[in-house]
Amino acid sequence: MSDKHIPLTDHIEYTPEQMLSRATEFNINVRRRHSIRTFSDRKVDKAIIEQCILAAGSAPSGANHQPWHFVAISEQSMKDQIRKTVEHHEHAFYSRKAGEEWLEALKPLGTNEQKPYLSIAPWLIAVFSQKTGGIAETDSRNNYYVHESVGIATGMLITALHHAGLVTLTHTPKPMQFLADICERPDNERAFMLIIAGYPAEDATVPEHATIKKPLGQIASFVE
Ligand code: IYR
Repeated sequence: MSDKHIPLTDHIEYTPEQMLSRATEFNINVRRRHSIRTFSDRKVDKAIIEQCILAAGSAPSGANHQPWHFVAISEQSMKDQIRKTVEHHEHAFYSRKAGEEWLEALKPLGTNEQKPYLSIAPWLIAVFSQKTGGIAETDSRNNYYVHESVGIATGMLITALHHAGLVTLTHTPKPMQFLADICERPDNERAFMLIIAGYPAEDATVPEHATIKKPLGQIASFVE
């Protein structure tokens, strides 16, 4: 393993004015990302998804082990199979497992066990975390800060997809490990999240509840 360091040559420095305007623009842009639950069946080129996954794969990770794997699915029969299994599990969640408090918290989102978008959206991206691995494909070393690393990469993935002009839903079916079986992933991997990506349906809506974002004073403190 190389312990050599190379000079930083690709950092771009902006003036403070440029930085403020770039940061503000990014904030405005990223606020137009919404979790969408009604998708169009319009196709999306694989090349776009590839670039977004490459962006996600550049995320920082524990010891740079990059403990993630993305399975991007556009095959109809596999999407149908995922939908069927998710709806089966979600039925149990909504009818028994969730409990009143959880269901009450979900009410403003209007979710239920029906997940038509899983067979309608052009791409489902199953994100897996790897307990062991390492940098080389054949490594089987310990990975570190796996959840943190895969969480950051997944955040970057949905931001990249949004930036490309697509809409997404971050879906965490419960239980989720069936995805590893369907995708035939190895034993060291755990299903982390399912990202649905595509164009919004023409009549897509956003729950008003989800548009309320906490103000700066509530999410940050500054010590100066
Ligand atoms: N997984 C379920 C329930 C669900 C849970 C949370 I927390 C959400 O923010 C949204 C949904 C479903 O997808 O319906």
